[in-house]
Amino acid sequence: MTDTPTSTDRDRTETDATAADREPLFDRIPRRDFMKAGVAAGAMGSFAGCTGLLSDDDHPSAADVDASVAPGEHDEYYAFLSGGHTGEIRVYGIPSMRQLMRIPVFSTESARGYGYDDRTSEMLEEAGGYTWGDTHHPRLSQTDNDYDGRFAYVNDKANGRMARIDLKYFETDAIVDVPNTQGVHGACARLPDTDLIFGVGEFRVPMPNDGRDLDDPDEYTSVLTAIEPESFDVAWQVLVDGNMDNGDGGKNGRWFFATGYNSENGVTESEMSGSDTDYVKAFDTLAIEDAVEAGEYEEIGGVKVVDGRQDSPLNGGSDPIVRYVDVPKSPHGVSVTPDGEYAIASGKLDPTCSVIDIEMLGDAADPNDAIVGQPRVGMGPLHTAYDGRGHAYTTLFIDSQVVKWDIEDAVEADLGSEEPVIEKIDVHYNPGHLIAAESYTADPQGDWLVSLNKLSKDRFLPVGPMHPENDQLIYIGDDDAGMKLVKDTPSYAEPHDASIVSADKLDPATVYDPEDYDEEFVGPEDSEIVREDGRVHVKMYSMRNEFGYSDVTVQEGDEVTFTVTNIEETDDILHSLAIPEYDVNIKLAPQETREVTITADEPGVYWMYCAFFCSALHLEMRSRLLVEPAE
Ligand code: RUQ
Ligand code: CUA
Repeated sequence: MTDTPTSTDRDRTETDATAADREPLFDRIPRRDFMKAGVAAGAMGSFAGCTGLLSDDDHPSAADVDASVAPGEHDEYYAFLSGGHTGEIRVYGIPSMRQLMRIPVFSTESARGYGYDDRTSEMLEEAGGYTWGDTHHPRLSQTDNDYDGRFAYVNDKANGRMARIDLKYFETDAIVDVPNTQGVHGACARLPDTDLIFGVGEFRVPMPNDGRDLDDPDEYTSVLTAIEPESFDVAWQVLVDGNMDNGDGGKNGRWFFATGYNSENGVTESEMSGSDTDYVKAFDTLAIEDAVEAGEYEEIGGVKVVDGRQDSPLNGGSDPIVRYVDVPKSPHGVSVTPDGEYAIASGKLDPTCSVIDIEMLGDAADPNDAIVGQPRVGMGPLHTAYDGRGHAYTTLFIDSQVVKWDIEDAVEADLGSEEPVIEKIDVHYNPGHLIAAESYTADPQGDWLVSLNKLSKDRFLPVGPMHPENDQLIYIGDDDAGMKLVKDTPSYAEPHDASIVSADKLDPATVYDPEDYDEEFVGPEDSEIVREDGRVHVKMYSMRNEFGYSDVTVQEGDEVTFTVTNIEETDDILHSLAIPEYDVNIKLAPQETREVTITADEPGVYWMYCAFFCSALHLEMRSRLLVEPAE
């Protein structure tokens, strides 16, 4: 390894900084700003006074921007927000910030009957049987680096899972319980065409985690997992040193980037935050696939696991499968610029963002040479989004601000310079993620940005000690006028990230196509009750205002499966089948069929009813389940 600067297409001038400048960076940043662990812990829990270049008064008022969506009119964008430890995805309209729908993913949800019918409860059971999840990073499928409207993907940080949501029906249709990992955090796809889905393993554990190396943290590892988008099976995993955190894919089918903290491999907070730098890990996914192809893996937990740790032979030569880039300090978010040129990592415990030149990374002998910019943006930088006009927007958790800065200026400026900063706007308060419209594509829209703020403090009517969070809509479409705060939106805990897509790129169905599911469609002429050896199969339809059978008689102890179709063809006429005391509620949208199986273990009369207010005779839409006592 040498420190010899490498050449790239870009004409590098003397002001361009390379890894040789890295040491002085830390000197240029006043020590009081360079977060030490103890200070960081305290400061992260409060919100400091805001010291933006512009005060709130300098920003044009919200009245200058039209974010209104009149009654009956549609929004221009869908936003898919994660729901954190509610385990769901939420769909908002932008710019109205109206919540349009919730999509349960890892937790059951009774209004949709998610986790109550046989299909979804089996899916959740096969995915580990956990009752909750922690969604953070919803990403949408792309073709040629643009949203194709097919799928969304999201992680479960809690139980190490990944899920796929079918955007035809806005429903979770696949979940994989990822082996060999706890806590899948970052989630994204290999672009341009979403041919692999990545889940970034956060917590380090022994490999395999079967009771070995319990108290030997040096032996713990975390893994990056690649998932096939169609089968949703795990394709391969890569072991790495240190924790990982967030991730993003390059635009050209080769690179994947993950931030990380705890390069120290510690287990306590002070052990984890002692070092002044941690890594951005750059995975050469093509080299990894070559290694898998060549059999250079170990099979662990049924998965092909490639060793990407620093001392791995696969990292020894001139084409390492994982490049470890030194970035200050516990970097959190990483995102690739729309043009695919840079991966930008936010320092979290350091006031800078690091701009990594992706092409240079492939050529440089020392991956640190690929850090071509390191603007000093403010305190607690977490995540960065883009407007497609060369600007980056970074949340400053500690400063409670969003900072706008110029990417090429950051490459031109000295490392640690504040010069690339264009403006800052106060947000309320302590922003985590932020997202701009289509920021994850090659062609962001550059008009709306949403800052997902962790605390709302005094912004809303008090509702008890648990406050709502505050998602703030900011207009970024006018570079001369500057950023404008337009709207506060209270949100339930806890959105971590979002993807915003132009509404015309999605084409959701308004009724079901029976071809799209396996359950048998039951029309009036298909209704029947089949009894065989203590099993009863009830096939019935539902429509305004009746079920196919006004009563169903079974014996105590029978296993009863209901296959129920909503035969309505009219948009928006929903029914359900709710059975009191049997914990059943299945939602039935038009042309939808669902199945639910119960054991009729309590004799008695049970009113089966429709739980959606479907017509004036909705309350009368019911049927009886008569469970006869056993002899
Ligand atoms: S991480 S903002 Cu998944 Cu930043 Cu929460
Ligand atoms: Cu059907 Cu109410």
